[in-house]
Amino acid sequence: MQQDLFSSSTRTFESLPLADADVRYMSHFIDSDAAAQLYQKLSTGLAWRQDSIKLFGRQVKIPRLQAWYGDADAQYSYSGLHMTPMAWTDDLLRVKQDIEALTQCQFNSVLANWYRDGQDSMGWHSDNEPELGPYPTIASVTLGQVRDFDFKRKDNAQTYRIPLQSGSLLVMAGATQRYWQHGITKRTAPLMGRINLTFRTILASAT
Ligand SMILES: O=C(O)CCC(=O)C(=O)O
Ligand SMILES: [Mn+2]
Repeated sequence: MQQDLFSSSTRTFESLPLADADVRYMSHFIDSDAAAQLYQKLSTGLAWRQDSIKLFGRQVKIPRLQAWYGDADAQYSYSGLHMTPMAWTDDLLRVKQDIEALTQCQFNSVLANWYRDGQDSMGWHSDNEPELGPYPTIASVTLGQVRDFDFKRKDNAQTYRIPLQSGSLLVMAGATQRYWQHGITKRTAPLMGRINLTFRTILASAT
């Protein structure tokens, strides 16, 4: 295991000014060289696939690649797509353990998203699937291209935008998913690729 992959001097969280939410941002979770290296490794090393979801009765390809890793019992579904996790890779496990030490939260799965260019995106949503529980903590790492991460309040017109830097960590907790949606908008400018890792805890199913 490499000792020097993660910087420690600048690893502080700032709270983002969103009411009825708990969102914390660390711009230098991983230093920029290590983030670029990890981007390269994950882009070739993860089992990426382009899934389709059902939208208004039609199967539509989602505008990004995804891969789902985690503990064997961390079953997850969204938009009619059922995902069985692949076994943790060393890199993903190392990032998970580092985030767990920083946040004092445990995670049992990660959804990896690969935005290949500016045309790849993620629509407005909340991470509010029942298997995440009512107040989920979601820890999100950005590697590669900076992309704008947008928040939109559900019950009024408030919005908030933060450009997520390569090597950054964004943690959404508390009531964030209840009051806010988030998304990554498409861009027409030519953009490089971005890999995002969203660590989650899937609760054991009640059945
Ligand atoms: O790419 C991102 O930063 C967001 C990903 C996301 O919201 C999700 O996977 O639910
Ligand atoms: Mn999300």
